[in-house]
Amino acid sequence: MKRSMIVSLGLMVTMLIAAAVAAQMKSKSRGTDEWLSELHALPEIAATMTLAPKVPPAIDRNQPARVIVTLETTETKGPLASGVEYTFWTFGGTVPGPFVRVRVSDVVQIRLTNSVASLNAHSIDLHAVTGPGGGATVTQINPGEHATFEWTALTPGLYVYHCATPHVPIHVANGMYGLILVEPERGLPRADREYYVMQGEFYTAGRTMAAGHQAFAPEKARDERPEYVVFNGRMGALFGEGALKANAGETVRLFVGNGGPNLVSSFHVIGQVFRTVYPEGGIGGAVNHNVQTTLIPAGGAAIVEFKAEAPGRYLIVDHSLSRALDKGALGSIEVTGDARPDVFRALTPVDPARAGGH
Ligand SMILES: [Cu+2]
Repeated sequence: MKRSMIVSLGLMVTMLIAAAVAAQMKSKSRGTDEWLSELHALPEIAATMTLAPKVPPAIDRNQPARVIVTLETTETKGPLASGVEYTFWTFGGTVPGPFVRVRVSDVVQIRLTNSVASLNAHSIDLHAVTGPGGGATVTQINPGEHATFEWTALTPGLYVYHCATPHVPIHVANGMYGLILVEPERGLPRADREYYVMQGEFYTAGRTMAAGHQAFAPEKARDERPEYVVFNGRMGALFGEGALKANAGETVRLFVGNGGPNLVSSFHVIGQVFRTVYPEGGIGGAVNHNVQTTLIPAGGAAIVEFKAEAPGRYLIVDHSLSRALDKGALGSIEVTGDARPDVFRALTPVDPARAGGH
């Protein structure tokens, strides 16, 4: 081999090694500061948040952003059922709290304020957070204080957030929970309708429907014997004006959460079959098809989809049916459109007064 070839080969090898070493050094020198400055370069946007049963529109960004989520914790009197009042502890003044929709890889900045009118400390633990306490370790704030932290949405899915201030079951039982959706990179498949439904139970001193303002009953909470099990914060929230709506033929997606704090929901829509279920709210793993009832753990969620084929009223229940019929875990979806005798037809006359739900 000629000497000049050996020299040039040697040079090439030296250059390759030098490049490899330089690359390694560069990657080693990529410290926290550099990562943080990259994160800070993200475009900043305010989160679009909605109150139940509304869901924010699908995200149309292809790139991550810094999403600012501003929430205030409050303690507010409101209706729990007809003639029944309760002092709810809330995120944003409602039960459940606002629906937050972000995208995987987003940096989410939580700005939490505890209303000056509160009597208790509050905090937030988002199950979507990978970090100590889901944020609760850095957000324990007294009335009038605020706390801010950021986290990167590493995993797509539908997640519960809730207050995690001692005694935690009381804060959750008083209504401090909501849902956050972390969309996958390419989003979810299109659906015609999306709704936000969240179950939770209430432990009142008086029996179910006892009139007037009801105090929290710690012994009933400890024994897991709620007087109310409801969707969206009060008995009847999803009836009448509040009924969910769809047209026959549309695909309906429900983002369903269970704030608990104690009961597991056997979530079912009477007269529908879930064509798709994202069990436990996970996105990116297996989905289930053609499901009648899906279990939603306390502090868990599920995404369910069905096709509203035939018109009519479809009842939403926790199929632990005493909760639905005696304690309030009952809502409705009104489907309008042309009759679909190919899908469903009565062959004898129907007395509307007897048209029950099951
Ligand atoms: Cu709280």
